[in-house]
Amino acid sequence: MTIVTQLYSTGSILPLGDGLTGKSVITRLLINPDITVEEHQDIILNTKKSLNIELEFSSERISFGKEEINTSLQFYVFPGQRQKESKRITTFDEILSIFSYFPAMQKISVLLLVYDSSRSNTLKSLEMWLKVALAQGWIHEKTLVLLISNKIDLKEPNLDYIQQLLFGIYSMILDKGIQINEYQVRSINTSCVSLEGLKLLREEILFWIAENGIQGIGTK
Ligand SMILES: Nc1nc2c(ncn2[C@@H]2O[C@H](COP(=O)(O)OP(=O)(O)OP(=O)(O)O)[C@@H](O)[C@H]2O)c(=O)[nH]1
Ligand SMILES: [Mg+2]
Repeated sequence: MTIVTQLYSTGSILPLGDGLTGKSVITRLLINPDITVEEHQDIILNTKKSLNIELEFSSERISFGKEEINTSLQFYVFPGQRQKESKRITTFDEILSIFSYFPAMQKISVLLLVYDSSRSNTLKSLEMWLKVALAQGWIHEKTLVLLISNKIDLKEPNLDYIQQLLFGIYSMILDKGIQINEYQVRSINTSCVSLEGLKLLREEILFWIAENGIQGIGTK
């Protein structure tokens, strides 16, 4: 009997940002890279506003150097709402307290800071979202932080401003005593309508987790 060993790497991905910036749609497109035109339309038109955390999982075998790695991605999609809109809706603080019960949430592999490039107020909110992530202790030395300028089909982002913002994010993380490298804070422009940037985003996440996720060896 031949025993084949397999390398595994698992990581959690946390999209954060205001409501309606595209966090749920981006996640659904990332875990379904080979969808038909009809399925794409369905995701764009029928994704509902999130009222609580959404969990999505996917796995993929990728070649990494000379090795094959089974990479599994765990998405924890945070709703953008911060106010109690009705008694039935979970509040921001209640959601935060739920998060602390997930072991995978204690250290995030990839943080997606998502804003809508056609609404500048969603860009301003990112500082608040980053502060939440820092206060929760979700960012560590092996976290990749991706600033996502979404909806570029509606408006192109200002590249100079994005550069300044990346430096601001990097400085805020360093100020907390978390030793990350400058290259761990990057930006990607996406459109869930034209699908621009989605393949690149998916590859960045997969390869980061293959290299920096929680690793193990299994047999089959
Ligand atoms: N034009 C355009 N619309 C988009 C894009 N991405 C998402 N949308 C639309 O924006 C709306 C909000 O997308 P969601 O993914 O539900 O946003 P969200 O950030 O999850 O919002 P909450 O669940 O409220 O936090 C939907 O109607 C999407 O179809 C994009 O790249 N371009
Ligand atoms: Mg959502």
